[in-house]
Amino acid sequence: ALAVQRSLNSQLKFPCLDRCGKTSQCSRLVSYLEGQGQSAELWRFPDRSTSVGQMISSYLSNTSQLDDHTIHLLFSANRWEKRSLMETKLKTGTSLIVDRYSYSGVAFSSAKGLDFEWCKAPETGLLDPDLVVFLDISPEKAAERGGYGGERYEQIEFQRKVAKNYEVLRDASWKVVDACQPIEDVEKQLQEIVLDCVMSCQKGKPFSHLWS
Ligand code: NYM
Repeated sequence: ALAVQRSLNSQLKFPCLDRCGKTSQCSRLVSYLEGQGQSAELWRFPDRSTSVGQMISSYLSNTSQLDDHTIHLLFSANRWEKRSLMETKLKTGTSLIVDRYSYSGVAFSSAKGLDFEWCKAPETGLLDPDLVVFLDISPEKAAERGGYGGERYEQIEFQRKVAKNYEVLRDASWKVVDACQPIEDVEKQLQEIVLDCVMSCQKGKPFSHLWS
């Protein structure tokens, strides 16, 4: 059945280190796509609006403590609870710009020492993005940016480990954009890459699933 499902539109994922500028770039991208006459939505993981998302949010702000495995599974559950809506949106022709996804789940949790394959397992079967864009920034440069250090994980040593894990996850299909360029240059490059993907997905493309 999956082979006949068509992804009418595209979902594009941004896994990155903290403070790389992805959140503002993602929202600029949505405006850009809308300006091009496309239906597009900005999604973000964790989605802090659900009850699972609220547990994640209080963990990230250090208001609550959770076992590493438990929080990993909550991040994953937070994606699973949005999976069918994601599929519906795509089938009805809306492109989804997703600020973080399973790649962040694996990169961050395994940086704590959890087994890499164990971290990947609960993500199996979620929708595979049509495009993954990595906004590349060194942990050192990211740390120089404002607001760093407010939430759990925003420490340079930890981010170095996360960066290494993204390298392991990264394959040839990922588009890598240098996040240290001026914001407008990053924006321009993203627009080109993303519009290209949205156009090619409109021709109709079957859904695929992680980890393919
Ligand atoms: N994060 C995010 C995880 O540890 N696992 C996940 O599955 C996801 C989606 O949450 N430090 C971490 C990465 C970030 C933090 O993300 C919150 P953001 O993009 O800063 O709101």
